[in-house]
Amino acid sequence: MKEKIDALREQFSRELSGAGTSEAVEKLRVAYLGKKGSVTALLKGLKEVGAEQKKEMGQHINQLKRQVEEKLSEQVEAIRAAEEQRQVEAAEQYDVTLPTGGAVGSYHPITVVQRQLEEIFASMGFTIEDYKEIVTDYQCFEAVNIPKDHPARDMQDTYYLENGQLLKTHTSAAQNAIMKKYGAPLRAVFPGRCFRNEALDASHENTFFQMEGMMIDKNISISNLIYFMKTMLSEVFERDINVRLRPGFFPFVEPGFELDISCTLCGGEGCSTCKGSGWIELCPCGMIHHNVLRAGGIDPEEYTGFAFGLGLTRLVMMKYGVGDIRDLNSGNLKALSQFTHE
Ligand code: FA5
Repeated sequence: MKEKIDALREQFSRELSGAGTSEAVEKLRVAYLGKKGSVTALLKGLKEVGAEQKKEMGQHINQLKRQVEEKLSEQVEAIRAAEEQRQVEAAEQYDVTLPTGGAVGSYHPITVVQRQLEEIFASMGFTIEDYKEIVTDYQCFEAVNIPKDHPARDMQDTYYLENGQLLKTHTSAAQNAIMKKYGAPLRAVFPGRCFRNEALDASHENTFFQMEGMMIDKNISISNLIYFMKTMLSEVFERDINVRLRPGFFPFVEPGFELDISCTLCGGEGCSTCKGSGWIELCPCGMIHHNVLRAGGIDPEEYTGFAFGLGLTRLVMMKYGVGDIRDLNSGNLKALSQFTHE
């Protein structure tokens, strides 16, 4: 019987070296260790062996069984490692400079509209400013006339860092720094990402873009504000858009307005995006409050100015007919690429 065991060990070694795939290794496992396998057959044959040899042969067969099991799992592991190596090498050979075979990237619709707005405002003498996303309580609230216990803070809950700084809730957080940087007169627009702890729906995201604008000079009035808003909207939409101006309260402007546009998704009939009203709140605005000018180092007796906070993400929805704001943050290329070809 000992010869049989040794012969089987050799046969197994030969067959194992030829088993290059996990399927082949599995076949071997069944052929040797399965119910009808060769090693199992040897164990069953033990009952024919005389009592004096039984113990010794039993040990030999069990040793063979262990060897077969170990070698099989080593082989499986070696095949897996070789496959991994092959994949790594294939990835390293991937050449990012090769043509993509037709798939061309494009700008995000928000970037496209932001650039379009920047061009429009630059042509009217505005500078384009960049500002931080993490700001202090002073920049976001106090400097724009929203003291610590003011109820207007309830409308703009946000995400706070342990050091007391916060993710800015509106681009108005940059007003103070820009006034201090340029003084008066000034014309500036400053796009930026804003964050709010919001209940999400078709027109509310927790992360969205606004574009703020300020114009400060001698004798600036509400008619200047209305002129710039109208010019901006007709250039962006390239057609006439129904607009309504109604009183709105913001602590940093006096008087303040809500500028709404007729919902372009339903033509003003009412839908889930405009919550049935037919109007979309797009661009609150107003004449900059004396306290805000003063905090920015500008004398309100000498200068006046207007400010607006355009909902850039909402403008993109209206321009491209996007019914749900969440599509714009989804990263779904199929959804996004249909809006832009630039
Ligand atoms: C403000 O944020 C003011 N800072 C705007 C302002 C600036 C007023 C200067 C006066 C002078 P409001 O919270 O309404 O206001 O937001 C402005 C616009 O941002 C809204 O009209 C809307 O278009 C957009 N917006 C606000 N919250 C969200 C949100 N959660 N998701 C998407 N867009 C939003």
